[in-house]
Amino acid sequence: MPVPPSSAAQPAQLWPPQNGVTVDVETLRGLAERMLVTRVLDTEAVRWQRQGILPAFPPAIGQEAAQVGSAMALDRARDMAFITYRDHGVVVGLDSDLTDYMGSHLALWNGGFADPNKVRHSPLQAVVGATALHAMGWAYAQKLDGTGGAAIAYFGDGASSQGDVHEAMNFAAVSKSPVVFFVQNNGWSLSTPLDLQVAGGSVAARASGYSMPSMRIDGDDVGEVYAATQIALEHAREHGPVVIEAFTYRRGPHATSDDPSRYRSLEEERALGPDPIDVARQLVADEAWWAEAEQRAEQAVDAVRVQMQSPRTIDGNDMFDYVFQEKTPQLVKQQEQWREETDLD
Ligand SMILES: Cc1ncc(C[n+]2csc(CCOP(=O)(O)OP(=O)(O)O)c2C)c(N)n1
Ligand SMILES: [Mg+2]
Repeated sequence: MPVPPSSAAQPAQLWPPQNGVTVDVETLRGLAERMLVTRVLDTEAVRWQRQGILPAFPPAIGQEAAQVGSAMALDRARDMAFITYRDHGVVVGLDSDLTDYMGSHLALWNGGFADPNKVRHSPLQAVVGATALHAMGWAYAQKLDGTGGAAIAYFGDGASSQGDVHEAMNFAAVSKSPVVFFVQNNGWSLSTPLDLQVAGGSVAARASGYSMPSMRIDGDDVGEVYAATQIALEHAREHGPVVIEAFTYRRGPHATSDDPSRYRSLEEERALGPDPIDVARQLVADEAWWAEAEQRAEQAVDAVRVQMQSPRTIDGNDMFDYVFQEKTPQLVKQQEQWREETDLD
């Protein structure tokens, strides 16, 4: 059999844009304001964990630009974000109610109070890599239904070596589904550094294997992230999937249970460029506005602390009622048992 010519299409070059990136001042302020809320939420949530309010928390410190910038590029009328445990900047960027969202981190059985169809993000996903599959499936449905909506799948450098991610990328490319695979390359997968996790050191490089365009961007520059994600989303709606690799750094521990000093040094952290919050502060270039925005962020997060602790419930029968169209005998039995053992209903 003679070797046929390769049918692999040359992916489009989407980045950097020919005319450069310009983001107007109002948009920059909106982005910076939400980055500040995310930073304050992170700092406070670690304290809430120490005070026993939250069982655990995975801070996103250092990843605010990547998360807020990409989330604010979404069209909330039709797009949907699929988030992991470390993506509260996306939640803030979508103006989703933070008290509802933090219900997920309280480890309540119902996984929080947000309605994904309203807030335009999924519940947080702790199965590493699974967001890619969920986003791809949702995006494929948009294509079939002709809604024009696009999905954005958030995942990390570590997740990019999971089979789920590759299956999602392949099917998305074959079906030309409108999905942006947004990788936050923060240098670490828990205690495993990038070079032991990602062969070749680049997640974006994998896109060409699926004939997908990829963009390697500065994930700590919120203007760049915002502009790049807009370009990627527009491409995805018209032509199919795109990979964005946003280079950033996890400036905190993996989670409140982790001690990063056991596997990396502070010197390494300081060598990795400016804090994205400082980058945004320079872009906004208005110290008086910045001071007020900081105060607003403190107040917003304090309100979350108070509201989060006032008891709320969802009917516990939901746990059983929405699993199958018709309940199995085992499920009926479990529900009866649950009713006898709890006073939740
Ligand atoms: C399928 C699966 N395998 C392993 C884990 C345990 N785990 C949780 S977070 C994590 C590291 C993920 O690293 P990365 O994808 O880079 O995301 P980051 O935590 O840096 O945001 C691992 C291995 C998991 N939750 N799910
Ligand atoms: Mg990582």
